[in-house]
Amino acid sequence: MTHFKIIFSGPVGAGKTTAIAAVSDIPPVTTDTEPTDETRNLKATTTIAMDYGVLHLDGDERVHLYGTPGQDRFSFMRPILAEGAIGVILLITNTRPAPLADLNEFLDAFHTVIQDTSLAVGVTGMDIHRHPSLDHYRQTLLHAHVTAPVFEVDARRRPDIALLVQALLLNIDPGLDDTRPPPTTEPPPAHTTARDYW
Ligand SMILES: Nc1nc2c(ncn2[C@@H]2O[C@H](COP(=O)(O)OP(=O)(O)O)[C@@H](O)[C@H]2O)c(=O)[nH]1
Ligand SMILES: [Mg+2]
Repeated sequence: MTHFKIIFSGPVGAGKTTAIAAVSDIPPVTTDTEPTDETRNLKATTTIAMDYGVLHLDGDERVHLYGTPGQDRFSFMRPILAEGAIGVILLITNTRPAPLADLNEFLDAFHTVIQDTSLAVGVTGMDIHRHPSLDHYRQTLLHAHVTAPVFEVDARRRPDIALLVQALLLNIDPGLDDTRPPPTTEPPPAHTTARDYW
């Protein structure tokens, strides 16, 4: 059995807990509790340590999904959770005041992990705020010299989150895509360009 570990991160309210619950094939583990700090006014519950779920892929592949806490004071948890991960999914929500600043903040926070592994970005809350557009997100990534696929997702919808996970996996290992043509004698590129999914 092959096991992969993926990290979900992003600001409070972006949909990390919801996304992991939506896509997990096991009852998700969450440590959501009543917030006592500044997030109290934002949500009824918030993640203090982490979320965990497992996605079963075809064959015997298992993707272990870990959600990081959003608040700054738990930032020390991020490298701990990222240990051994093959990639990061950043969820950014258009319902917060400065979503592109949020994206930059999390690109910074996961700089090393993103450099060493792979990234996919999911934008939630676009049903509420269309702005910034996906193009704005792509420009921001370009500016930060980061290559990553960007999708509009609703964290409550399993197919949306499954797509995001698949995009991340394809970005890491082109061989995981069964629909691609048979391999040629050319060695595959170290990284497929994420633009393929844009
Ligand atoms: N309208 C809307 N609500 C969403 C979307 N994605 C997630 N939510 C909601 O946003 C809220 C915050 O999600 P949560 O998973 O707790 O965020 P977390 O802090 O990142 O774990 C929940 O009530 C979700 O149902 C979306 O695309 N549109
Ligand atoms: Mg949460």
